[in-house]
Amino acid sequence: MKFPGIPQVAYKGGDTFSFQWYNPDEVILGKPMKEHLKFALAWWHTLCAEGSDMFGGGTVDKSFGADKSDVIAHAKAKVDAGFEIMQKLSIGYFCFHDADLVEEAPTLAESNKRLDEVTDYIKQKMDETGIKCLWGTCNAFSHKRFMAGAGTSPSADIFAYAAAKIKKAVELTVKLGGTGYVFWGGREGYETLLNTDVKFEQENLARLIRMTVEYARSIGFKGDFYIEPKPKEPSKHQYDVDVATACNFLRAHGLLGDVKMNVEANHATLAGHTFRHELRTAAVNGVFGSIDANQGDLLLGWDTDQFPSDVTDATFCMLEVLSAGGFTNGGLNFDAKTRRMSHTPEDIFHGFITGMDTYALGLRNAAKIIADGRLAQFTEQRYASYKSGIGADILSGKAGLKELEAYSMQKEPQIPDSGRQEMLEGIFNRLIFS
Ligand code: XLS
Ligand code: NI
Ligand code: NI
Repeated sequence: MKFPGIPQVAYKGGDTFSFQWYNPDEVILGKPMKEHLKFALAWWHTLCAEGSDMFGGGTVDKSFGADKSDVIAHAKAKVDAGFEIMQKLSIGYFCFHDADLVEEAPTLAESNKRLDEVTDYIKQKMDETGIKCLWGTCNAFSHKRFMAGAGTSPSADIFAYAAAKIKKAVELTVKLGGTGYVFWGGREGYETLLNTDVKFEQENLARLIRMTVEYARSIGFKGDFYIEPKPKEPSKHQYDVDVATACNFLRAHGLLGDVKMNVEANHATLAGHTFRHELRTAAVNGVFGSIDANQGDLLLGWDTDQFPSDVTDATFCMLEVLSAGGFTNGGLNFDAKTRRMSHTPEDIFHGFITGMDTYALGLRNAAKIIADGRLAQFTEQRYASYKSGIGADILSGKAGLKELEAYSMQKEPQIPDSGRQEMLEGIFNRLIFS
């Protein structure tokens, strides 16, 4: 045991080391909370991130009792710690990059051997505990070889190396039964047009994604592929700025239908959108897939990856998830880490407890809002003029510009009815805070 002093976290334990709102088996809108929420642990943050920033090194010890110079022993200690954390918190899923599982070796062949050994161990733990893999991905951004991108690198050798790494990451995802595969292209973008062929880079990125989809399907991957949009950091301009931009990229390269979105809350706000806007844009384009549940600090211009604690935002999110029909292959991955000053194992647990409770409240609130019905009814009523008369003629195609001109010659329009925003905000608050 890695955390002998830390107990199982229970629902309604009555103290801060318990869930106040997350009751995994409680049925809400016909489904247990754990099926609505599908929480996942992010291997990289929880088991690897030690709290370093631009101005200082780590503050948190993530050796988990192992000698870090023995890379396999350390990787297995992370597995032990991760499964203990997930079990104690009733978290059903995890997400990983290849590089999170075990330190890369000097050669690709040796790295792959290490990954085989560590994933054998993970698989054994999965069988023992019933914990599942939500999605896998490839780290094609940390090593200096990827300084100018992976799929968008000007070097064909780097493209080839990225493809080889992705091939392995896909194989590992399939081996662990993952239901998703994520593309997050931190360095798939550019710093200056003085040295960049944007069209060529984007075509190459699409080529790499196409190759991945084809290979993954050929080895039996049945899950979803996701692009994870982010506007910047580390690249200045990232090609997958936001959901709409990523959709256009997919459409332009014939990949719509093959790839959906993994929407991250902090990336949405970095792109100048609300999280909810990004979720809705994904839903209306038929690419709603999975979520990286975290939160940014709106006063900071970077991806702070905090555990979510904003209940209003989580409520909006769960409204979108429910109206999109809930998760199928996706879930809520806590792409989140404790603050640098929260450096004890207890803090990791507090991060998850607060994050899970925030989303549990979000779900409970969303269910109340749906049951109440007033917000949805108001929105529907707002478009009532399209149900009959000229509105119906516009929708059916019966009325074109000529008919609409004739109609308008006869009838000056009234200004639209009040949008009642403040009243609706009041209804929202009354529902969620009562
Ligand atoms: C970074 C991304 C990353 C992805 C997985 O900003 O959020 O963590 O989720 O590569
Ligand atoms: Ni993310
Ligand atoms: Ni992020």
